[in-house]
Amino acid sequence: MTANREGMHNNLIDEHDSDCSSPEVRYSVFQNAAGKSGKRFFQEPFKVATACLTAFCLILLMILVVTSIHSGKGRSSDQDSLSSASETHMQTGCANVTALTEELQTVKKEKSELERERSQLKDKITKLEATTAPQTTPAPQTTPAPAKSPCPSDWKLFNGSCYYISVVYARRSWSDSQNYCKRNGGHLAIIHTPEEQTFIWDLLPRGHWNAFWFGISDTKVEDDWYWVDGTKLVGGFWEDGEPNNHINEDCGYMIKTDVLSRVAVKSWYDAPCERSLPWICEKTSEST
Ligand SMILES: *[C@@H]1O[C@H](CO)[C@@H](O)[C@H](O)[C@H]1NC(C)=O
Ligand SMILES: *[C@@H]1O[C@H](CO)[C@@H](O)[C@H](O)[C@H]1NC(C)=O
Ligand SMILES: [Ca+2]
Repeated sequence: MTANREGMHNNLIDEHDSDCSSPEVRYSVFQNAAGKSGKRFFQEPFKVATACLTAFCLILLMILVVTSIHSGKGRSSDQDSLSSASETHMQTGCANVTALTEELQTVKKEKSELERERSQLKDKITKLEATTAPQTTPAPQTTPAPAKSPCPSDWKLFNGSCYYISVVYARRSWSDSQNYCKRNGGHLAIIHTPEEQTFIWDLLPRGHWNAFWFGISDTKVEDDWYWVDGTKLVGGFWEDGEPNNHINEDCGYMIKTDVLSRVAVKSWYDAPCERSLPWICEKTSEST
């Protein structure tokens, strides 16, 4: 008996439900009520839905009334609880309609706000595109860092080597001069070609007897000249009659005097290694 009634109940609900939600009904109702405005086109279905749900609530209420009349004849605790349950269902259903309607209003508001934001953003994009369009040329290349100098500031570059000429009044023994050059990453100058000799000599200041140590000596065996890198001297740019080992002279120096007729390739002399003189250092240049 209970099952039967419930079936009927469901049929009723289904029938009305399908009536309300069937697209044909919805659209025809909407079209009659909507008029010509495009905006209303989207609002009308919600109104129709609200109307449908309200109608559904009223039908539920009627069923409830009918049910309570029926149960008046043979009231049981079972039927009591059933009717109160359906009452609750109906109430929540109606409450939901109100809640949904409110929610709908909120969503509509949000939608219009978002649409406004969207159009504002579109405007911004258009403006930005207008301002950036002329800048089609690529960003100027970052200027390369100035090439690192191959020599320290006091050193002069020639053919992959850096040369340092001490000031004239700086005085050291030959070995102390070599130590100075070593501490600065080099050695006393080793000179293989006339070009190299001339380049160095051109750097020297003229003077009465401006003498500068460079990297040659015959300390071990007399008149057996070696460079500071251990290689044996071949040729050289000695002054005529030099080296003469006049007073046990085992270290080489070059001069640049006031006499303009003197030349770079005839400027070498020998002198005692303990004599204090200016000096010439050489070291490999930084690769560029
Ligand atoms: C409708 O009400 C029921 C019962 O209170 C609830 O569980 C459900 O979430 C509600 N639905 C909506 C959309 O509010
Ligand atoms: C330049 O250096 C190279 C390698 O050390 C050497 O062979 C050449 O003779 C040098 N040239 C001059 C002009 O000194
Ligand atoms: Ca000597």
